[in-house]
Amino acid sequence: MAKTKKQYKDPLFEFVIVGALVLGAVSAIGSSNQANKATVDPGPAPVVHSYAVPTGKTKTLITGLRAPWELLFLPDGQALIDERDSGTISQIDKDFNLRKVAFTSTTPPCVKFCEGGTLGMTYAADRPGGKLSLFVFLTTLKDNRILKYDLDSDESGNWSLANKRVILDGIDRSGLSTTHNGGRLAIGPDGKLWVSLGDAGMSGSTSQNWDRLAGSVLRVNLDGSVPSDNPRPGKYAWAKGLRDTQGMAWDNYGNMWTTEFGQDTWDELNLMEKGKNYGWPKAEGFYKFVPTPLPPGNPGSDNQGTAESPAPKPTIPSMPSDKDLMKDSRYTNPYLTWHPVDAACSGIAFVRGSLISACLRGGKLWVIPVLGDKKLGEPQAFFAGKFGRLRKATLAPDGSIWIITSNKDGRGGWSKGGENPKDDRVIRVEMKDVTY
Ligand SMILES: [Ca+2]
Repeated sequence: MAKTKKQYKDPLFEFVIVGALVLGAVSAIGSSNQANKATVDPGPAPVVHSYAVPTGKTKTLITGLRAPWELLFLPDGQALIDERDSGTISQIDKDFNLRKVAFTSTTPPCVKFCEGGTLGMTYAADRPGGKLSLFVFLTTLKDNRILKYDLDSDESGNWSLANKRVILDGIDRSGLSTTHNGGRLAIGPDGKLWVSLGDAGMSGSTSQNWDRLAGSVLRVNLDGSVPSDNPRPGKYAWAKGLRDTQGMAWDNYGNMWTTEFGQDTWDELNLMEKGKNYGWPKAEGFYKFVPTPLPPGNPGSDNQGTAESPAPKPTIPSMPSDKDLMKDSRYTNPYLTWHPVDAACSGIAFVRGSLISACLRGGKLWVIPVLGDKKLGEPQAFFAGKFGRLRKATLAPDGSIWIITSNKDGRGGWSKGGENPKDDRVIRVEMKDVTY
């Protein structure tokens, strides 16, 4: 069967098609009554299942960035991209020129293991006349916080930020290392602002405590207030028990999926549901978590290495046995897991039937077909090591995805692929729809 975009199985799309056919039939009946003609029943719309995967064809669009963290397409087809350490937010025009729009900070607020800085961005049309607001996740010297700006363009298509305010602050951050900040922002299908966080290096004291913001996924009104239908009254947290979550996406069934960095052995993909506890630090993956002394080079060890002096290649600790499985109804197990050496996935996006996760240490793009409601297919890996560390994939208006590398983030010593002289880069990845 031909692979056309129309065959993509999206309930909304089918609803529109079926709805259009029904409307067409109704209007045909109406006109036939008037004209006294027979109507033609078009029959049910064919259902063809498909999901998107890379074709293998790629093109580098932008070079010379430093640790870009988020890339968003704006309604006019241009894009915004930020850089974690400098706090630069830039616009990418349709000829792939880069123009600085704003700075959020000038000094990375850490001395080692820098994971904080200018991280996630998202926007909403919540101003009068459908004008846009931009939300930015920022690590400061004392906390993680969310900034909100007016986002406007002039007649030349140049975007600018104004009217900066802080809509949520006091999100825990660790000391001088700024690890486990999470940092992804997204507007959900419910129109709320969603924030993915880590434990801020404080393990169970944040991730198992509903009174602490860190170690959670937060659900926030666009003015920074707490939604009245959150799981616990007056609390931003939607779910707890997270070690470090940097990816959030919703599929065509409305299910929310998140990626989480594990400590030594298991990275997770979680089906995120209201009020649940995802287990950290009681569980890692499907197993009870037992801290183990780590050899140099493991992500939890002190020897992380640098681009100049890579740490030794990490090892995978021995597999736990079935008796170590976490079976405790207080904690929700992940949907699936990977070893960090294959994964360490940051951003995740939903693209025409696929969850697409961009992974740092694994240097891979994992494509996970969504086969049904809460039903995923076997993950498929693309580009293993070809581009080094990958931070995020974003669906572009032309149906391709744009991926951003993260080889200049200071953590590349043990990643597959290593650095390219043109890093960091934005790379266009051509996609095709596979039917099944
Ligand atoms: Ca977990």
